[in-house]
Amino acid sequence: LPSPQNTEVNAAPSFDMDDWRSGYRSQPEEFAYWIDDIEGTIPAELEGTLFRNGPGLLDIHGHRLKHPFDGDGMISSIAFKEGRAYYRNRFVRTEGYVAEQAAGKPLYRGVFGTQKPGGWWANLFDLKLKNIANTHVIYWGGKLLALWEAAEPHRLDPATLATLGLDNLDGLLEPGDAFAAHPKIDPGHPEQGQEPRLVNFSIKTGLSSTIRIHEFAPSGDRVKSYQRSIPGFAFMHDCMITPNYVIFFQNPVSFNPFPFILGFKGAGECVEFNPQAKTNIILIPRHGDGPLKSIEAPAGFVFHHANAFEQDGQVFVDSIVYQDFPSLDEGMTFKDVDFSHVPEGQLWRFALDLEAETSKATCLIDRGCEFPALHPAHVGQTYRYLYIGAVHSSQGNAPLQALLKRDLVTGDEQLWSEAPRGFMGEPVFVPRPQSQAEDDGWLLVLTYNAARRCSDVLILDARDITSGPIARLKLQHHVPYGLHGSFVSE
Ligand code: 3ON
Ligand code: FE
Repeated sequence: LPSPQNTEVNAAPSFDMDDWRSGYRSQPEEFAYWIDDIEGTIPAELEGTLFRNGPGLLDIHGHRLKHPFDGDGMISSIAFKEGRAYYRNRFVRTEGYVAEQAAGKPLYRGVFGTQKPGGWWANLFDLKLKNIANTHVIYWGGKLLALWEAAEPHRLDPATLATLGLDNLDGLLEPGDAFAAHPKIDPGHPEQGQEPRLVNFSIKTGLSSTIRIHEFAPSGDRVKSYQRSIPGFAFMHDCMITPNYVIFFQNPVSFNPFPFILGFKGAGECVEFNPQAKTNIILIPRHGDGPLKSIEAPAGFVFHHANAFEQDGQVFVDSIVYQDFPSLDEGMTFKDVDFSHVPEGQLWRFALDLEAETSKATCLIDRGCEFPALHPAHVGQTYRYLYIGAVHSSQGNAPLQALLKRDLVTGDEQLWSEAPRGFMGEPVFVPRPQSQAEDDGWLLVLTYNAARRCSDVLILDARDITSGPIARLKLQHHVPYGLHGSFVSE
């Protein structure tokens, strides 16, 4: 049960706008040090490295970005060994980062509306994309890869975070090809000799959209690729897997490229949500060359999926749904955002009947939430525990300040809040070695502590998050609010 300090509803705002904004200052510096300011104890059994990605710069030599998703990717690593932790961060040396840092000014437009200085004339017909490598960081087949969904991955040295260059995945990707930022790792069944697989996709969109899927063995070798086409435009940030399907949400959005081409708007600002239309849930078979299934669901905008599984002939998908595509008003930058005027994400469960081709949607968490996590052995499988960043109050929209654990069987919830001055990031669940219970492990999360104007790394016992972190590692600086990351135990 939530502790009393966490249950206030409709009280004063749980945060201060200047506090929140201060977590979006650029962090141009690169650090490497043993973390020595620690409250509590790092579990000795916790061994491995947490890698995080997100925008490190919110301005380019004083030119402010319009949106944080346009910020250059900066990787943090926190390596845990024998009860100690080592912090390091480095920018991904993308072509654009290197060129702009040398030029001392923006040379590219951003997908989310950041423009080159000089007005529309200076942006007219400039359709090149800056691969900012800022969305996710994964380790697979011996490679550490920084991902951005509209271009190729960058390979990094896991020990130093030095950029080794663009990685075409052993010739799979042509220059400029996309590789989405949300691969899913199918845990397989190691006890039955069925090894894990990494499943990821790329999408080519226009009047119709082609989704290309790749599956990779733990060695990094590609096992297979397959593709299917669907009518209409598609903006798909994430996917979900089950043993038999790769699942996508074709959100009811259209794309009018002209303001982008003419230099007025970023490509992402040309995405328009149509609440009268339906979402199409697309299921692409992972085995054989059967047709895809497309099942309608109510309109909503989904960036992230929590999980999916097959049970009793049905497929269930748990996703974070927004009632509109989040966008900024004309002339606004993200720092002016009025949280009460943008929709919050809520967790919905979609039950899909593949025979009848129908869906039923149920809201599971109506508190604003984003950045789901679960035990990695349950990806694509039935699961009981979901962990997710959440807003402090049970109603309304606000920045993420809390961590929520939901028991999907009983409906019980636990909450830990860092409000009023702390802000939550994406949790990562790390199973305790040799553990049996699904929630026997730790939640690792990088938070921002506005009181110190610095970031903290929290370690929580996932079985009981209500008593707060078992260790709080206080960084010597801040890391701007980030996106996604992975824990690597080898
Ligand atoms: O036609 C396409 C339209 C489009 C939007 C062309 C395209 C492929 C270039 C394109 C590009 C999409 C890209 C590059 C998307 C990148 C997304 C990104 C970096 C992050 C998305 C984050 C989503 C969420 C929900 C983050 C939430 C954050 C918090 C709650 C807290 O900070
Ligand atoms: Fe994402």
